[in-house]
Amino acid sequence: MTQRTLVLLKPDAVRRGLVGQVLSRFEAKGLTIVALEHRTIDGEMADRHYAEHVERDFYPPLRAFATSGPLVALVLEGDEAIEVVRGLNGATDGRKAAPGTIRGDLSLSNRENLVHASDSPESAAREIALWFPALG
Ligand code: FUP
Repeated sequence: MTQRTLVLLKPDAVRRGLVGQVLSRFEAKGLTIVALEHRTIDGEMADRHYAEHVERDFYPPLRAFATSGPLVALVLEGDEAIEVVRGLNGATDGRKAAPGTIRGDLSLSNRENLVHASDSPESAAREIALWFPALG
């Protein structure tokens, strides 16, 4: 089934000059970019995006990281896009993510792990509406 998913190329991806490389992987897989924006978010937007994590111990440094510089937000579309993109991204912790995945090949961190992708159809709907209201 064709799905849409919300993806972030986090501030580490922009700082490290990996935006093109990561986007290329999604495009090479056959996914379609249906929206894309370069943007710097404030703490309030980080709290909305990470609503399920705001009470966690790891959230304050995550919030600081998410707001530390520009990121690239996009919506990808394709067959089973939500699960497919999660697979391309790899496990959350870049040190444990499998080689061949974006995090496994390019990240050595549990926080600065380059990418975010929606984890369910419900999250995708919520996150797409949050980041791209015109698509929501
Ligand atoms: P994921 O869905 O793979 O992005 O991972 P989670 O939703 O579990 O976590 C969201 C973000 O919180 C991760 F991308 C990185 C950050 N995080 C930490 O900084 N420390 C942790 O222990 C777990 C997650």
